[in-house]
Amino acid sequence: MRALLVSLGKKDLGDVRALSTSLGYELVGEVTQDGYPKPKYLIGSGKAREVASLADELDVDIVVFNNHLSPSQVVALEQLTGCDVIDRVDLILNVFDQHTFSVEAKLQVELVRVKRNLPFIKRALGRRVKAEHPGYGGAGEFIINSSMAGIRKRIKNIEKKLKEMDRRVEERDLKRKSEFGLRVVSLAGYTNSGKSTLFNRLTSGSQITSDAPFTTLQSKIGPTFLGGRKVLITDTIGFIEDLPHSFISAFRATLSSIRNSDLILLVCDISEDEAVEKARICRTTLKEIGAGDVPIINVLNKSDKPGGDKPGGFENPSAFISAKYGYGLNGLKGLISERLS
Ligand SMILES: Nc1nc2c(ncn2[C@@H]2O[C@H](COP(=O)(O)OP(=O)(O)OP(=O)(O)O)[C@@H](O)[C@H]2O)c(=O)[nH]1
Ligand SMILES: [Mg+2]
Repeated sequence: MRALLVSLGKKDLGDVRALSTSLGYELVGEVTQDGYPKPKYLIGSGKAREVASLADELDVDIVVFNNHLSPSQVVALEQLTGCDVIDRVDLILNVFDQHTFSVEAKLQVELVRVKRNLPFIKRALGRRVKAEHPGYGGAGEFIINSSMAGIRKRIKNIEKKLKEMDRRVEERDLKRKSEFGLRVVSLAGYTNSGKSTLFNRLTSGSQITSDAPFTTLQSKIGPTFLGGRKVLITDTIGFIEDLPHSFISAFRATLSSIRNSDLILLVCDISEDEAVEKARICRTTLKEIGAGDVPIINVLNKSDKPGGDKPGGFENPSAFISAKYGYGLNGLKGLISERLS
C-alpha cells in the first residue's frame, strides 16, 4: 500500500513513520504545513490541492494524517484526493488490531473504534435513510434513532464488561499487597523504548519484543528477587504522543498495573533526540491514568547505541542501562531495592 504522510504543525514525524511502516505501508512522500487548523481539510485548501495532485502523481493508495481529523474533514479529503484518508487515531487503532489477541484487548480496541465511528455512522445512516424515507419525524428519523440505539447499547455492554475486568484486576492487586505483602514495580514508558526487553531481563520472562510500536498490548506480571526479597514486575502497553482520552479510558484495566504499583520504572530510549520530550509526555500520561503519585525512577535505556551516552535533562535518580546487552542492571536493581525499602 503506497502511503503519503501529511502533517500540520511542528509535530515529530517519527511516530507516524514507525506506525505506518509497521502496517506495511510504503512511504512514498511527506507533506508538512505550519499554521492553524482550517475547518474544511484541516490543512489549507491550496495545500490540500497540492496533496491531491501529489497523491495522483505518486500513485498513492492512502493518505495518512499525523493529526486528528473530523468525520467531515475525512469525507472532504477523500473526495478531493480520491484516496483513502486516515488520521493518527485510525493509524494507532490499525496497529493495535495487528497485536490484539486477548478478549480484553479486543474489547478495549472495539470500544475506542465504535465510539470514534459514531458520528461517521450517524452521518452515513442519516443520508441513506432520509433519502429512502424523507421527512422530519417520519420513518427516517425512527430508523436512524433505533439503529443508533443499538450501537449505544453495544458501547454500554463493552463498558460494563471492562468495568468488571477493572474491578477484578483492582481486587487482585489489592490482595497481592495486603495478603502477601508483595511490592509491585511497573515498567512504563514510550512505546518501543525497551520495556519488554527489560522485563525479560529482570524476570527471565519471555515477553515478545520487536522494533515496532505497540508490540505489547496486554499487561504481564513476573517475579524477581531483589535483596533476597520477592518483588513483582509488570510490563504493559506503551505510551505515545497525542493519545486520545478514549484510549486511556478504554485501557483503564490494562493500565491499572501501573496505577497500583509501588514504584514506576520510566523506561526511556536515551539514544533518541526526543528522549526528554518523550519522558515528559509519559509523565503527563501517568498523571492522566491516575498514577501521578507513584514514585518514578528514570531508566535511561539503549545506552549502548550511538547517542546513548547523554543524560541531559533527566532528573535523578537515573539509571543508565542497556536492557538488550544487560549493562547497568545491578545498579538499577540496587536503586529499586533502595526505593522500596
Ligand atoms: N540497542 C538496544 N536496543 C534495545 C535495547 N532495549 C531494547 N532494544 C530494542 O528496542 C526494540 C523495542 O524493544 P521492546 O522491549 O519491544 O520495547 P517496548 O517498550 O516493550 O515496546 P512496545 O511494547 O512496542 O511499546 C527491540 O528491537 C529491542 O531489541 C537496548 O538496551 N539497546
Ligand atoms: Mg513491549
